[in-house]
Amino acid sequence: MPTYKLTYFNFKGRAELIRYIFAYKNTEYEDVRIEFSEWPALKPSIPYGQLPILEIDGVVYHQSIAIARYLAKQAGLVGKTDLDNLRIDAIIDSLDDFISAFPWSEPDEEKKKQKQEEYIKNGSPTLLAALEKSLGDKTWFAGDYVTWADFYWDTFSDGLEAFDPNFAKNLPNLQALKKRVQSISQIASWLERRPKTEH
Ligand SMILES: N[C@@H](CCC(=O)N[C@@H](CS)C(=O)NCC(=O)O)C(=O)O
Repeated sequence: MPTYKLTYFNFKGRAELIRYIFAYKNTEYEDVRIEFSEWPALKPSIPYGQLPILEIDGVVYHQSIAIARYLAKQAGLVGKTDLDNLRIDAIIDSLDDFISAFPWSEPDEEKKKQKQEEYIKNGSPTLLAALEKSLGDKTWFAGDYVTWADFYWDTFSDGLEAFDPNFAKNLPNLQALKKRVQSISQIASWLERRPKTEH
């Protein structure tokens, strides 16, 4: 069994999908959460200068989605066919495109809030309608089995709910999917015991 050390900030963000996959498999790992005040000193030592990183047996890997895909493969959370993986990966990329373009940094707090609200208001309807259609009345995005795309939907929408409490609330299939993910016993247990953070 390899040793795993995940390093990120003390919030859910881009590490939470990885934490879900570890939780699902009951995999032991070190969940290192650094403070923002520690980051300037640490950043130059981090390959590519961003978090999260995952150390596997002491070797550093970066990019949250690449890491999550690797772990999902090991956990049996990827598609059963190449075509299923094409659909799953496309959903992951659609969510990730949206989050990558989110206006996180803006020095003026008032302007930032306004930009974030506008981004969600203007950008999310097309994405959410497409996701609701992709899911349809299936149990999971892949059909009859759970994958990491379902996990990412849950962590992604949780993250955006912190900015807009009504995010995706009027989409019944997507809301039901969140409930299904959160009811998986290992995920329910993680939600119970994870550190409480605003984001
Ligand atoms: N595509 C990268 C994005 C990583 C990223 O944007 N990390 C942010 C936190 S979510 C970060 O390290 N920010 C601090 C910095 O860039 O100095 C991934 O998914 O891992």
